[in-house]
Amino acid sequence: MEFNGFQLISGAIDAAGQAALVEEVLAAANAAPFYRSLTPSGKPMSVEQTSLGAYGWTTDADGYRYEPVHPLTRQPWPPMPRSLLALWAVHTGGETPPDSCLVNLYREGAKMGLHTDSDEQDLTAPVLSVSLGDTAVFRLGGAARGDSSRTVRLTSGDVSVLAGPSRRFFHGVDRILAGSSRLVPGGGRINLTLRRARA
Ligand code: MD3
Ligand code: FE
Repeated sequence: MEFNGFQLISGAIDAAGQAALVEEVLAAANAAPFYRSLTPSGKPMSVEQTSLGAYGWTTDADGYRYEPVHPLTRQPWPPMPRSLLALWAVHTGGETPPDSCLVNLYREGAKMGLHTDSDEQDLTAPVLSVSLGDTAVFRLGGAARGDSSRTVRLTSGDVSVLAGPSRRFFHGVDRILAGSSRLVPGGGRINLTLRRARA
């Protein structure tokens, strides 16, 4: 489906490719462990996160931002996997490669409130997301918070590309359908969000 530059490629990654990505990301998470960020108002996010690539998105009392090191280990993030650079090249049609991959881990009950992605220097650069594991009920709104919204189910192996107007649209994850997949050890969903943090 396509909507204002939002493109959902259902089943873009086959079962073997999904398993390989989960394995690669979980191996990287040994060096850069998942953690729960605090929102600027001090509430822990329900989603656990880590990052790959030159920059990782994080938040605490100092606000939302990209950082070159993991906040707990103080080490650089693990490298961006080649497989993800290849996916980006295929689905964005040769845009400048991403310098950040945010890894969101949704265990049972985790969700993400309606927000825009606006911490990147160039908000015209596309965003690419990969869904792995349990199905997400994803919400896509419009440019203003009060605009009407629609829900889209994101299932394991789906790739979404956010370009054009949709790049600035409000979006969130209402809920995860727990137990809908057996891909992620321990259950849940992993979402990979590839972005260009620095112009
Ligand atoms: C629509 N993650 O990390 S990915 C995020 O499923 C985030 O974990 C969600 O929103 C998740 O910021 C959604 C799909 C996605 C990513 C970026 C977007 C949708 C987007 C940017 C603009 C509009
Ligand atoms: Fe987002």
